Amino acid sequence: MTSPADLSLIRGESADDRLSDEERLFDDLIANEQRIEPRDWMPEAYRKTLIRQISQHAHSEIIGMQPEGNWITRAPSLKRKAILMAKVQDEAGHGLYLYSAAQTLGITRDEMMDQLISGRAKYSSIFNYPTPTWADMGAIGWLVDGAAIVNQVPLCRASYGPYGRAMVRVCKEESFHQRQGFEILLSLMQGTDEQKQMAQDAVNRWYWPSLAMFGPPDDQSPNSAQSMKWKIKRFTNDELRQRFVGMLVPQAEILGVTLPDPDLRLDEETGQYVIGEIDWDEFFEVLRGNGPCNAERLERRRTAHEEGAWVREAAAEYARKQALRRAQTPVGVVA
Ligand code: BYC
Repeated sequence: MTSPADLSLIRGESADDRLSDEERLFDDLIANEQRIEPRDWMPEAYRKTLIRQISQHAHSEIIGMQPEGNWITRAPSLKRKAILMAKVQDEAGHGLYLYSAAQTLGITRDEMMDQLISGRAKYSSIFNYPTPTWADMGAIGWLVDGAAIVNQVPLCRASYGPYGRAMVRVCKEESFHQRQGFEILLSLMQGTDEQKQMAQDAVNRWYWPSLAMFGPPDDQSPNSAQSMKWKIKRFTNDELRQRFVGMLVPQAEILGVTLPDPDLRLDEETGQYVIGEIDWDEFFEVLRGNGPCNAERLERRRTAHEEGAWVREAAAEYARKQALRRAQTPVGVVA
C-alpha cells in the first residue's frame, strides 16, 4: 500500500510542501528568532519538552529553598539573616513564575506538585547535598547561583515567550545572589585561619556538584540536540560548563580559595580550561534518588504540602465566594 508520504513524493512535492500551514508558521517563527506564545500552534513534542524543563526548573527553585533555609535561624548577624531570608524568598518567587509559565502549556499546578512529591519529577541534583556550615551559604551563592546564571542567561532568549520572559527577572535576582555568596566567602577568607579553612572546605564540597549541574556530557545528553534546534537551549551542557569554569578561575584568585581540581589547566592553544574527570556515577546516583539528602528534601516538601492544605482550601473557598458575589451583583452595581 502507498503511504500519504509516498504519494506526495510521486506527486513531486517537497518536504516543505507536505508541512501544514501551522507547522510552517512554527518553523518560520523559530528560524526568525520570534517567540512562540501560548496561543500559537506548537508540535506536541515541543510542548512536552518545555513542560519537562520548566517544571523541573520550578521544582529546583522550590526544593532549593531548603539547604539555605536551614541557616536562616543561625545566620551570624541580623544583616546576614535579612539578606538570606530575602534570597530564599526570591527562590520561592522564581518557582512561582516558572510554575505559571509551565501552566500556559496546559499542565496544572496540582499535577506538577503531585509529580514532585510522589518522586516522579526530577529537580536539580545540586540540592541533594547538605549544608553543615555557614560557609556553605557562601559556596552556594558563589558556585550554585553562579552556575545558575551561566545556564540561565541564554534561557532569556528561549523561543517560548513565557519562559524567556520569566528568566529575565530570575537572572537579575540570581546576580544579586551570586554576589552575596561571593561576599560571604570574601569575608571568611579575610578572617581567622579557622574561617579560611571553613570557606575552603565548603568550596571543596560544592565545586564538583556545581559543575555537574549543567547536566551530563554532550555525548550523553539525549535532549540537547532537539532543544537546540527549537532554540530552547542555546548552548550545550559542556559549552556552558566550560564557560562557568572560565568565569570561576579569576574569581577564585581574588577570593584566595583553591579550586579542588589538580588537573585544571588553561590550554594555551584553544584558550579553554581543561578540567579533571567529573564523577558521573555520583551524578546519576543522585538522579536516581540516592544522593545524601534526596529523601530528606522530598519528605520536607511533602510535609510542607500537607501542612499547607488548609491555606489552599481557604483560598479556594474565598475565590468561590467572590465569584458567587460577582454573579449575584446586578450589572452596573459595584460589589
Ligand atoms: N539535575 O538531555 P539532558 C537554581 C536530567 S535552580 C537533575 O542534558 P536537558 C537555584 C535531565 O532533566 C537550577 N537532573 O537534559 C535555585 C534529563 O532527564 P529527563 C535548576 C538533570 O533538559 C535555588 C537527563 O538528565 N536549573 O539555579 O537538555 C537556589 C538528561 O539530560 C540535571 C534549571 O533547571 C541536573 N543537574 O538539559 C540557588 C535550568 N542535568 O528530563 C539556585 C533549566 C540533567 O529527560 N534547565 N538532568 O528525565 C536546563 O537548562 C536543562 O534542563 C539542563 C538539562 C541543562 C538542566
